[in-house]
Amino acid sequence: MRVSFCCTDTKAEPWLQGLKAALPGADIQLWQPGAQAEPADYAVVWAPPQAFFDSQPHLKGIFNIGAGVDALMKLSLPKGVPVVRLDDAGMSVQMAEYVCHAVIRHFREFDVYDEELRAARWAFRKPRRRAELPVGVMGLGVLGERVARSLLQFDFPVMGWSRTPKAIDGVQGFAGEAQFDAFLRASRVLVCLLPLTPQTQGIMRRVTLSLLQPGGYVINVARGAHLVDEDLIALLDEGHLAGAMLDVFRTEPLPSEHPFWRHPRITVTPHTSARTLRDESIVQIAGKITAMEHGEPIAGIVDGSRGY
Ligand code: OXD
Repeated sequence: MRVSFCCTDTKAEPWLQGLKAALPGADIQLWQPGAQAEPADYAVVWAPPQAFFDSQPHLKGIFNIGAGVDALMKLSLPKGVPVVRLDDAGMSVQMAEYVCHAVIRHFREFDVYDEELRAARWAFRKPRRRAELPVGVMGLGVLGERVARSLLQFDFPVMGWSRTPKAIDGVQGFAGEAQFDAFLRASRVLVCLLPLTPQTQGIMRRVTLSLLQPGGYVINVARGAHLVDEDLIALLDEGHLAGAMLDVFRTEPLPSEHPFWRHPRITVTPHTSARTLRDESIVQIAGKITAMEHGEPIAGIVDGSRGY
């Protein structure tokens, strides 16, 4: 059995070593543009070029070393070959840390304390009421569900919005387009954990963000293209929104001239909210390849018609 590895912006050697150790007997190969590719049974990829799939006509499975498959969905993929995304693999706890940090930082006004600290000022902020910070989580997959459950631990009112209804204890559920506006109106903090599809592209724009309760706060940990950048800035400058913490951008790395870098109420992080953990991912991928070789079912297969 042969596995071909083609991951953009990823140090290949440790992955190749890890896959060799986890799949003894398999031929693990690094795909290189322009070089003659030997036909592989499985592909391990991250943002591969179209040329990769053009050179691999016999694949039985495509493993994406991340949660989001939007980069893959733009390519012409071999028909009928399952695309498998990482199924948590240590990402959901990181996502929960990031989002809870952002919500708590905003709620407890730690940004303000940072400034006071720099001025050596000892001053307390008036405690705020948790009930006044309802958090809406868009996207209730593996990551979104973990985030919603984690926020509940801090007693924030939590709302969830998903394409189809999803019941999570303690989370007020909203589903589909029909309930989207009601979901936004009920939220002051908006967390985006949606897959990027033609339907969710630009979902955070003036008309939708304007529905958030005044003093809204936006946390985007999904994809940059979910957000219309100028609309966010306008709503911050007009005072409808209080701030934003953004981990993902339309262009990454975020260009140095982009206004997000310097906006006083935007916190930028470099697409780091939930990193792919190599060891966990290799164990998961190797386990799934072994299961497929034995004809057993596996979890995490992308539904091509939905795009995630
Ligand atoms: C992912 C990501 O999709 O890191 O896993 O963005």
